[in-house]
This record gives sequence, structure tokens and C-alpha cells, in this order.
Amino acid sequence: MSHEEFPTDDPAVVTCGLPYANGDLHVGHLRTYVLGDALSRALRRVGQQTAFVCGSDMHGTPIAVNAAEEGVDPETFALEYHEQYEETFPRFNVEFDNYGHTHDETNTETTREFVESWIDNDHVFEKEIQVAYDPDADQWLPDRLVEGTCPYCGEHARGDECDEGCQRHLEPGEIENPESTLTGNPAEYRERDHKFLRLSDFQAYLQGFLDRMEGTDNAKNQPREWVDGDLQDLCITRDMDWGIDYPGEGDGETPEDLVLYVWVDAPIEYVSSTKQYSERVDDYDWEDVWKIDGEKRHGTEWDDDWTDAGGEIVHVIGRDIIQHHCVFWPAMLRGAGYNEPRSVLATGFVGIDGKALSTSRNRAVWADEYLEEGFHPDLFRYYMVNGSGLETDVDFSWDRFAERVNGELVGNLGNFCYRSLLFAQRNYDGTPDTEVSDDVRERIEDAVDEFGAALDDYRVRDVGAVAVDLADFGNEYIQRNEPWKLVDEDPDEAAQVIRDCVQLAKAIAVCMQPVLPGKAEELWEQLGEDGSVHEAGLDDALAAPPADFDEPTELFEGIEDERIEELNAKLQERIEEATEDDEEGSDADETTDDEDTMDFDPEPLTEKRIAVDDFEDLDIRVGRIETAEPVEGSDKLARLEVDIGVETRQVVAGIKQLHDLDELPGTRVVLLANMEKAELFGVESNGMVLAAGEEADLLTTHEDAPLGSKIR
Ligand code: B3M
Ligand code: ZN
Repeated sequence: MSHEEFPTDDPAVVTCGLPYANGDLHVGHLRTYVLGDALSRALRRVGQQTAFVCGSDMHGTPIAVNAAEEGVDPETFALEYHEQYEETFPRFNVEFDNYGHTHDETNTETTREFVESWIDNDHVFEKEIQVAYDPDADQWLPDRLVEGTCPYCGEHARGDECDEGCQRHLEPGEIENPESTLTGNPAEYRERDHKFLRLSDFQAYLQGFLDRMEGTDNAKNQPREWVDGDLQDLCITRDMDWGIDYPGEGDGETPEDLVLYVWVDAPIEYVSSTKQYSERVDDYDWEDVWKIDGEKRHGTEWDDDWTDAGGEIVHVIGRDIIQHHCVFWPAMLRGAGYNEPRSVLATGFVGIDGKALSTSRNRAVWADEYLEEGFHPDLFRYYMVNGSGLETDVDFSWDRFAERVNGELVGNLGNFCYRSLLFAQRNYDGTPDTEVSDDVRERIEDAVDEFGAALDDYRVRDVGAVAVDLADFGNEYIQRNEPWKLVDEDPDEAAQVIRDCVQLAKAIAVCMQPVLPGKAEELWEQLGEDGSVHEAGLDDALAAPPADFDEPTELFEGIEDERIEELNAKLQERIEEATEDDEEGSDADETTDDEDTMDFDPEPLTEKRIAVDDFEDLDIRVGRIETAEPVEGSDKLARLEVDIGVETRQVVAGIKQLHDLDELPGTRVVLLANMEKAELFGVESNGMVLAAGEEADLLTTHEDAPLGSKIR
């Protein structure tokens, strides 16, 4: 664990939240895995030794229930999905170094060791608690087998989590008005002895941990209230058959047939999966990552020297499991003498048409469905990584998918590489025999710096944008220099321009590899490179490309409007069916539903207050867009003329991909009129239109305040 920049001398491990082996994968699941994969590739790119590991989560009540419904044992049931996931991930170029599962021997063993270690360190105790019981079914109702009211927020809650309300983890016995999901009858609470991990032992530690932890703001801020308040102990056992047996002795009181709570063995799979990887390779030792270097650790207490205590542990998860990763998991690790996560990146959800994905209601775009449409996996990866920031919820839409593919990949990146390499090949058989110009060299150096800086802040989207921005620069460069004219007029200069462009294409291949690994390899081959782009490092962005290469082909294919219409129609039909089902209130299979809520997770409020005078300094006016057109050479920018009553302002706004420009004239907007002037792509911007969120939702007025009205 350290807070040095990447690469550090210690090995890293990147993990993704384990998918429950409980149903087909859809685009919502894939977001986390694509991000994790892109992040680990980017880490390797800067020279950070990295293992990317994951596994299937095989335990828990939904799997046991679904298996029983299908009349198979839970292991057979879960293994089938496990195998399916193992095959599906690589088809999206998500390549784990190890993909295990929570029920395998390694994880069973590692989990036992963890629990025994907590017992030895006196962090486990026994307590009599109230556990829900279904008298008709004559069985205990752990986790998802019980529903009721959340005691914290009053919303309907299921089992161990308040997934429709405050998102808290719920302990056994906490749900009010419990009902059995097996029979629908009211459940009884009966007394039962269970084992607990004493989280309160770790309170001070966890507070310090959260100060050190890196990652997304939601992961850093949300757990504060939990670790600053009374830390509830974690019940680690369940009355079930399916799971890993509780390894400690029953003491006569505690039943012997308890299994461990699914959230005990699930994160431990991160360690187990790393172990399995390190058993297969010579140059990676899982202990260097997960175990605390004995010399740096003083007894059971940490000293102040936090650096070099272990490797860099980076977790990529959905934002609904922040509490598990930022509170329970670090305590579990610490209680067993393990290293702590360096960072937790919690992603927003993926919705469809403004609603949550729902697997049981078929309101989803399935992983297989995407691939069967014949789209290259990298297109999806690009859309997921570069379509929005990590923390933002995204609404999956084929229109937006096509817009990004056609605009940024086909029109910009693909276009630049193709025209450059084609020109180079036809006129020089490959790379012109001269050096890269200083300007272009510097531009590439800047790109490499930005790659590293974005990676250090876990801005994976910005890492992905580096290549596209380079292509943007390249297109502008080639357009401005017109080598097709120079070939006759000034052949040396023409060779120089094309030499620069080939170098830019090579730098693009190097920088796009984390997000677009398949396409980067194609480009690498087109450049006539021998090895694989996956073996290249960032330094290769400036290494000379081969002197000869063959005629290139276009990297990306545009998506036609009709195609999108078809896909939309299919999806729309699906959503309508789903909505009808919703209206009929069909919730018969709710226990098997792993749907996520699509609550937007806003940024935390800024604590710093400003004076009224400061606000008055802002001259904000009501305006109306008169014209809107793309800024040439830029992917994102639009030039707007906005009538603000007193005059008409020209402003440049980064909304090109987010709005249909033809539809904007006539839209009333809110404009900051005394913003400093700026020049973007040679166009002066005199003011700023205000917009909300990642999708640049334009602010407007509720009624019809005259143009030029001041906002106060
Ligand atoms: N299997 C899936 C989820 O709650 C759960 C993740 C475990 S990560 C250790 O998103
Ligand atoms: Zn709640």
C-alpha cells in the first residue's frame, strides 16, 4: 500500500466485484469488468506490475433458491453460470489473469484461514440474536428469504440489504414486519446463536483507513457516517446448507451446521484468485501484494510508515457495495494481518431508457445479444469507458452508442489513422525517412504525460480520451498542412508532415490499447510492427515506426441509421413488455431479481460558502439559441449564437455529441455573460451556457422571462 504515483516498485492487483453465478450477463454487469480491464491494461502500460483477477460468487440465498426451483443442486447450478462467464468475459476483451470461484478449493482454504485468524486474534464472538423463521416452511430465513421494512429509512427492504432505500447492509433480525419470501406469510423472529466479527475492534483503524484510501468520491465519502457512528458488529454465519462451513468449533450452544455469510468468502476470493495466478507464474508473488511486510509492521499495530507495507490493491465495484468494500473488507483484512486496499473505485449503474436494468423482467441488453449483433467488443468498451465518468449513472442507448462510434471512432480516430497510413504507404511505401518534428514530438509527450496523470487519479475515461484527442490533433494537423498539395510543391515538407502523422498513429495505438485492445493491435499490425501492442510501453509512443508497411484498411465501420432504428425498435418492444409486466405487478420472482435501482448519486455538496457579493459578481442572463453548428476539427465543440436581449453572443460549448444541434435553435438557455473570453479551435467564445451533469442537460427557464433578464 502506498500513495506513490504509478508505477511503484510493489506489484498491484486490480479486482472487479464478483458476479453472482446466477443468470446471464448484461451490459450493466459489463461496465465494471470493462473498466477494471482498461485500468489494469493502463497500469501495465506505465510499467506497473499488475494482476487482474476476479471470480464467480457461488454462494448466497438467491443461488440456492434458483437452483432448488430448477431441481438441481446449487453447485451444479452455479458452476454452469461460472463457466458461461469465463467464456463471455474474453469475448469483450476482458482478460483476467485468473478467474476462479468462491466455492473452489483455494477459496475454501483461504476463507478458513481468515476466519481462524480472526478467532485466534479474538475478533469473533457469539451472540444470541433474533433470526426470521417461516413456521409453515419450517425453516430459517436468512438474507433474501425475508423481506420487510428497513429500520433506518422505512423503505421496503430485502434480506440483508436495503436496496430500494438507503442502501445499507442489514443484519439478521433488523428487518421490521418480516415476511417469508418462500410462502409470503409473516415470518416469526426466533432466538438463535450466531458468530460475529467484532467490527468495533477496528473503528479507529477504519477511520484512519478512509483518510488514506484513494478512489472515487462516493467510496471515500459514503462510509464516513458508518465508521464515525456506532459500528455494528457483522454476523458472519447463516443457517443454510449452501456455503463454506464455519470453521471454528461449535461450543455446544452454537449450531454446528452454520455456513459463513456469503459476504465473508466473497471478497476473500480476491486473495484466492491472486494466489491461483501466482501459482501459475514465476514473477508474481501474491504475498507481496496481500501480506504486510513483516519489517514494516510492528506487532499488531501499524506504525506511521504506511509506504511499502504491501502491494497496490485496487478494487473496482458497483456503488451499491461500497459499505462491503470500504468498511467490512478492510476490517476483515486487518483482522487477519493482511494489507489494505489502496483504492476503491465505485461505478454508477447502467440503466435503459431512464429505468433500472431488470434481469428478471428482461429489461436489459444482454452480453450475448450485443455480440450476436456483430459489433466489435471494443466499441462497447469505448462507449462504457468514455461515455461518462466512473461515478455517473449511464443510460444505455443505441443512438448514443452509434453517435460515439460514428463520431469519435470512425470519423476521428479511424479516419486519421487510415488517411495518414494510406498516404504514407502510397507515397513512401511506409514511414518517410526523416525525424519527427519538435512540435509533434512535444504533443505526443504531452499525451503520454496526460495518460499517466489521468491514471494516477483513476480517471479511466480521460486515459481513454488521450488517443482520441491525439487523433483530433492529427486531423487538424493534416488538414492544415495539406500534404496532398505539398507532395508536388514541397516534397520535403510533405514527407515531414506524413512522418509526423505516422508517429501520431503509432502513439494513438499505444494510448488506445487499454480501452480498445483489439483495435490497437490491428493498428499496430498495419504499422508493420513485429511484436504485439500489448507488449509495448508508453515509451513506444515516440519510438520510430517501421520503414515499410502495407496498405491499411479502415479500423472502424460506421453504423447506419437504419441499423440503429432496428435495434431501438427491438429494445423498445422489450421495454414495453417489461413495463406492462410492471403494471401487472408481476413480482412473483422477486427473490431471483438482482435489479439495481437507478438512483442518481450526486456529487457531495461543497462545504465552502461564498458571500452574496461573490454571487452578484456573476452576470447570468436568460438567452435563446439562434444558431448551433459544429466547430470544425473538434469532436465535442459546437458554436452557438445566443440572443441575450442586449446583444447576441457567440459561445463555444462542449455539447456537440450530447445534443442534436439542428434542434437547438429556439431553445431558451441560461448564459454566464461575464465569463472570460476564450478561443477554442480558432473560434472565440464570449460567455458560457450553463448545463447540468455529464450529459450537459441545458438549463432553461420555467416561464418566459424576457431575454436578457438577470438571474439572481
Ligand atoms: N457478488 C455482487 C454484487 O453485490 C456480489 C459482489 C461480491 S464482491 C466481493 O454486486
Ligand atoms: Zn433503508
